[in-house]
Amino acid sequence: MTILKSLLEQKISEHRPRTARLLGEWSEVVVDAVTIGQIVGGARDIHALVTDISYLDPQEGIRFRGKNIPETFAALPKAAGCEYPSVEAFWFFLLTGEVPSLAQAREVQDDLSRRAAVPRYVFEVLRAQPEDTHPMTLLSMAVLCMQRESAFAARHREVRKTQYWELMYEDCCDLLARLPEIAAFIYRLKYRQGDIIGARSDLDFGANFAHMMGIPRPYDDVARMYFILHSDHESGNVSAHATHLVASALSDAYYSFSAGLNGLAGPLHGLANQEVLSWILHFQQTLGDTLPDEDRVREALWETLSAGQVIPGYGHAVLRRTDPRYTAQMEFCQRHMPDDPLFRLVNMIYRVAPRVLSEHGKTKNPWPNVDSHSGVVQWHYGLREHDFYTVLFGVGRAIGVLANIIWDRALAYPIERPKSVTTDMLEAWGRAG
Ligand code: FAM
Repeated sequence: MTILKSLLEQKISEHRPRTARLLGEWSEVVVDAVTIGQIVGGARDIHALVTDISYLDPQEGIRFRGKNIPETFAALPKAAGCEYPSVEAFWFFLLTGEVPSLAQAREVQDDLSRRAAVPRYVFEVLRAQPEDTHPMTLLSMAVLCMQRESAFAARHREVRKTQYWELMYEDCCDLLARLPEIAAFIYRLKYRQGDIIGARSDLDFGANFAHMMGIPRPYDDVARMYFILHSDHESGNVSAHATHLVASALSDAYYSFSAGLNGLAGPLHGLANQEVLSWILHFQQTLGDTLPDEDRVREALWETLSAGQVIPGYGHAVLRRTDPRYTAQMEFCQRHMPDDPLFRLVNMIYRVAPRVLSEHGKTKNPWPNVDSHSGVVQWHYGLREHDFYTVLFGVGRAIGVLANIIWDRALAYPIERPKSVTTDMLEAWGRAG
């Protein structure tokens, strides 16, 4: 057994009594009240989910296992010559809450490498799709068609409930290990005339992805940073919640993550990174090469808002400040590409948009989210086909949601089933005050 799996087993057995106590001793304690506005308004802010893998504070942003983004990057080990920790080190950290040594991260890398071979039929399924199929559709199909490989689906009836997590762990590791090759294959199939670059077993997740994409250094570090930043944002966002919900029916990791990806493909969620880039490029085309002044940016923002559209990459359902995932990417750009014209334009928009959105007066959060910066970094390194950007988000998101469904099975969370009410009932409660 790997160190990761045995440590995870230990963490799970230490954690189980806590869940048992919550259910046994404190089950009836009230922690939240629900308003009609929340019921009709997308369940916003209702405290109804539990995860220890990440927590999103509205002011401070995301913490992974208690560490904010700079702390996470600082704490995790980095291989020689790398600016960012490996995805493998981060996977260990998300699953166990413990910072691995470089050697432990390397063991995870070797384990994922052994699992990484993508079945041939996946490539055949992808090649068989019409040329204009969206890359997110391809990614979701690739994940779904591997469902036949699921150890959980095949064997969970043979084991006790307390062992479900082990089968889920096997599936999640297999699935995660295969995603870089699947994503790079989709990219090169669609945008590089099918000129596929084979995987290398000696590289970590991020470096192997960069290699298969055909993009030189420092894109390996861009990939590590990008995947870690996009991994998890607690459990209520659409992709995490969809994955968790589907897994709660004891659907396996392939069914569950494919569902999560389908949610991520929505323009209000993960597709926003694609939309941001289209919007900025359109903006740049109308303005020409020179950096516009604040007045011109303000005017363009109002044009978008007056046309009844949202400013993509701004606003958030939970956050009420600049997304630290935005800041982390901005800092990367300041170090590596300070003079990039798109980066300078994004900075200029950042100076103006929060004020414009505040004057507009609708959004509860006028600050940028992760998506308003991520495309600019990709664009700089030559990845300019922006309808691919959500696939990158999907690969990163896998790390968080798969860690979560392993823990879901470890703690035996039941099938999720919130209660619906009718409009008549809400009106009656409304009239009664
Ligand atoms: N531009 C213009 N209007 C906006 C806006 C924006 N960026 N963000 C929110 N609003 C509007 C929103 O459409 C709503 O208007 P109506 O009352 O007319 O429906 C109003 O402000 C109140 O919305 P809210 O309560 O502040 O936000 P929600 O929690 O309903 O929605 C978002 C959150 C993210 C869907 C929303 O801010 C948005 O559409 N942003 C642009 C798209 C985007 O960047 N999505 C990516 C989010 C990201 F973090 C991710 O999931 N990857």
